[in-house]
Amino acid sequence: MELKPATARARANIALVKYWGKADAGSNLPASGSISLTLDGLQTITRVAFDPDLDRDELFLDGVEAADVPRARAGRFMGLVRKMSALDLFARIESHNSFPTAAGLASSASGFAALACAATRAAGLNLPEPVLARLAQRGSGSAPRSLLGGFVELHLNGPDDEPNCRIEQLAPAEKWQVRLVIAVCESMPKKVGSSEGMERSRTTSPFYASWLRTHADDLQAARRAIAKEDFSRLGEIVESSCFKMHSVALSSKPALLYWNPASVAVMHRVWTLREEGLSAYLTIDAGPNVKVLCPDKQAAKIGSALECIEGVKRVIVEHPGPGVEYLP
Ligand code: 2P0
Repeated sequence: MELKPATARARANIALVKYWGKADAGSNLPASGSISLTLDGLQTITRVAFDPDLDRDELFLDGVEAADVPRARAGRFMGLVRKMSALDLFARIESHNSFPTAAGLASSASGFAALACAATRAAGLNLPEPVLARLAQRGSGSAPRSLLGGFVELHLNGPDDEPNCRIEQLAPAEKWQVRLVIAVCESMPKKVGSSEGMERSRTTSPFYASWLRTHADDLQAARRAIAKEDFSRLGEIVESSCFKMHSVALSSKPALLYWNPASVAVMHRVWTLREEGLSAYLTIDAGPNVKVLCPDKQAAKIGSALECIEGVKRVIVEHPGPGVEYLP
């Protein structure tokens, strides 16, 4: 069999209803479902080439050979692809991000979605979406959502009710004229990664059980708001899910505080913008950057207001984007 290199492009997604905590560390399965919005401009392009001359997997991130930890994580993932394809070769992986890696801009979601697609294609596999989703989830719990465009739900139960992940597009990118205004408050990698933070929260936060118990209601409310195009209702759920997740993080031992002073200043400004009549709703992931969901017509005004806050390094205005694509 002739093995051809394969290239895939995936976009970052931002969780509107967050997941925070694994059901099972071994399979990396999330403990709860989640709903996200795939963005257009924050992209990872990954090329995978299997090569009989290699004696281990090689990983290059933006042209630079990756350090041991990300290389080992990619190598474990490639081991799953080798198992599925019965291929006994190592690969050279070249990945390019259009945005800073590991700074709360969902680089592992787009990274593992692109890697799952490029690696399986390069291994000669042509997997259906549900299988690709379960593979991407082994790499990163948010990665399956980046396989699809627009508003995406990650469900935890497969059709057979076995614990497993399944993805569903709730609405395509074109459905709503919304924007995500991102206030970049830091572009350095975070000190405590998501997987480690989630495990700390699961094992030490007194609020973890109620976070999980109330999650299904948030998912259902967000699903309804998207179906009814009820923007302010969706915004309320988005902010509430964000602060619930961060309450769990903050109440972990030792506490996980992902915000910096600029993040807090942005939060206050978003709330005053809302008092002034704008429909701006914020969300924050495991990093200091603040993302503000708003109607497209208000994005420029909100962006200008956030740009002048001390500590905000830059503002990116993103719109909903499509799912994963294979490139020639
Ligand atoms: C999410 N986050 O739903 C939540 C909200 C961050 C905060 O999924 O451990 O890199 O690799 O599954 O996917 C964090 O990102 O974590 C994450 P792992 P991941 O988007």
